[in-house]
Amino acid sequence: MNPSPAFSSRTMKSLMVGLLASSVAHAGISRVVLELQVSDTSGASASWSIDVGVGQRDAATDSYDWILAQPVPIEDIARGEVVATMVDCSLSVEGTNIDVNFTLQAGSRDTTAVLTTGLLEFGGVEDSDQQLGRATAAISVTDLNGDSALLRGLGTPGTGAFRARFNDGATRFTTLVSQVFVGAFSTAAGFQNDPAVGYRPVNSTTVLSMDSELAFSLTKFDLASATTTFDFIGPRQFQLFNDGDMNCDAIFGINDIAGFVTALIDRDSYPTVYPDCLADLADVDGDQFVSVGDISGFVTMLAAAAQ
Ligand SMILES: [Ca+2]
Ligand SMILES: [Ca+2]
Ligand SMILES: [Ca+2]
Repeated sequence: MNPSPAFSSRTMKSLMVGLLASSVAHAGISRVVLELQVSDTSGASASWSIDVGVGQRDAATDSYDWILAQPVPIEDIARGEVVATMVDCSLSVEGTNIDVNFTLQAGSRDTTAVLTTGLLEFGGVEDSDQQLGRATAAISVTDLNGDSALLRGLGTPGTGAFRARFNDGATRFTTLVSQVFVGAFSTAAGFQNDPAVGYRPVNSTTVLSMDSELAFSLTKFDLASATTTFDFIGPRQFQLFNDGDMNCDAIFGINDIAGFVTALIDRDSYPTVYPDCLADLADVDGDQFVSVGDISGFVTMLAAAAQ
């Protein structure tokens, strides 16, 4: 994994001079892959987000995973108040499938939480009658303070706490699990699928993007846990991340050389310079390491892109 000390970005750039960029169509994920906003009945509020660069990409399956290493207090800094605690959380994206799981504990007041995934953007899928979707949500609630517990979807009564969405949140594919109630020191779960079995047509116009959102109120001190999937399939296949696209602008070419070099010789600084992209995209030979062994493949790709 360690780069050769003789290798420098200047050497690399001189190798690449004169090669031209070309366009590669693909899907993409937005820089912020998870965002949580919480507030409570006293008016305290806080937010928390995860950038794409901290997760892991598996080149073989074009999938992306991030998992929370340890519980995180979501704190209103100005008030010095922990509004909620994210106990565990994970995000997995494979193709056009988004899985989000989390466990959140409310603070000392009734709490409202909105957890949104990043957008998977497709650049326009128009034949929507051929697009199929599926969503599932299992949401459990545990009373920890002996006075019962209630989780309820935000918005119009009956709206599910889990929302599977298209087009920057503007179109809902479905909402699932509107309410879960449980008595003292107990746990209960709500579970819903849409459709009951298999997939159903999306019935939307042009599909530009998908995401999922969990938006709910939760009684103080209590615990909510969710396992969710939103899956969208159609005649087109999408590439989420592209080998060698080191600045994640969906174009492969000479503008990716600097990022490739940074990933290779100064990996620790890569997320700072390219917060919306992944150093692992420099693993163009797919051996799970970014190393000097990737240089020849990267150069070959640049030459091909310049044709
Ligand atoms: Ca309670
Ligand atoms: Ca690029
Ligand atoms: Ca490699």
